[in-house]
Amino acid sequence: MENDGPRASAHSGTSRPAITETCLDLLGSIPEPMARFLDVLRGEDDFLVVSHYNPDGDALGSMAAMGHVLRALGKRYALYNVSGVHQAFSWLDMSAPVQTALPLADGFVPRWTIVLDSGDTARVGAEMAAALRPEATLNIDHHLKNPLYGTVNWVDTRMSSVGEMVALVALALGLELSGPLGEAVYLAIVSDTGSFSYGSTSHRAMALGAEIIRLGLDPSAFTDKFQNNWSHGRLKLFSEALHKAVFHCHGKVGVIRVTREMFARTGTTPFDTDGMVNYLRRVRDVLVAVIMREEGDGTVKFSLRSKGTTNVQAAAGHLGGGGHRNAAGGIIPGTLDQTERVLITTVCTHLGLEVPDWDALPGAGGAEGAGGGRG
Ligand SMILES: [Mn+2]
Repeated sequence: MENDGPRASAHSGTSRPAITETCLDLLGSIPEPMARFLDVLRGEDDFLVVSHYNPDGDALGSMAAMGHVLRALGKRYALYNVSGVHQAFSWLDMSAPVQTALPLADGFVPRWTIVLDSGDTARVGAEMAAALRPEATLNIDHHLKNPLYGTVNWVDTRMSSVGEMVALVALALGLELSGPLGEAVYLAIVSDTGSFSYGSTSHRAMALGAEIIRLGLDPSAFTDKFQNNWSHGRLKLFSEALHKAVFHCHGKVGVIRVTREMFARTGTTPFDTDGMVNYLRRVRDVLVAVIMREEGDGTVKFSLRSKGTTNVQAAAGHLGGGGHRNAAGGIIPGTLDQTERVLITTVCTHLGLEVPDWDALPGAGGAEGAGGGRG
């Protein structure tokens, strides 16, 4: 590794074969909704790019990438996310300010709205959802059960991330995945594949990552920005929540709970629970890892993560949520104590596991949200 110059030059006398063809080959032929999306991008103007509230790396990365593509095409455009950009992503070059309210700044009136990574219109927030006109909405997504709310609906659940879809658009338009565009795509793919570790990690997702690195992205510097930036409060939140994890069904179902009080005491926000549940999944024998988060409005947000062929999608769906085989979630009204019973009972029932005897557990019938006797 010290000196690979001669070997490298042996392959790079002229330009190497462009991975553009490889990635588009991996797509097969360009699907009809992608072709229609490309037609609108080429022929029209005045775009608004929107992604789901509480945006993760795919929502922000795909939005940034879309912005860079529109900029490269010389289009007028604006970006909107009702939650704005969390400080942890302040390093990301979005290509334009991310607006959080309507009407848009400078009197900009979009003709087309590109909605990214949003499995239904509620995901963009009430104000934007009410403003969406189906005939002018371009729906680009990879979630199951997307209700196809646009005039173009390019929805493909085999895509690792919406960032991957925007990357294919960029390649089809002759753009290179370098600089801020490449970094935005890389963020989206890394986020939604768990750094190339989940089942969504496809040959094409890795090929795109390889292309972005070939064009100059430094993975180590990227990881320092993206992941190695925790606050002390976040570390305390993780340690407390994981310390108090409980296990049901002979260790097959693990549960962590995060309360409003824990956020307040550690100076953290719901954003800081991102990725927490994956640590529980790492425990041997755990088939399903559950995180429950007190939302402060009388509801509990839950996320389920499973290993291998254990499918948590149906259990989440039964509770009004959704997702994929190994990652699903939703929102249930009630306190943490009330919803834990409903949630774990539903999960165990769907997986054919023994339902816990709630009345025999320590802390049964405890005060709402107190969590007493659980640790
Ligand atoms: Mn996504």
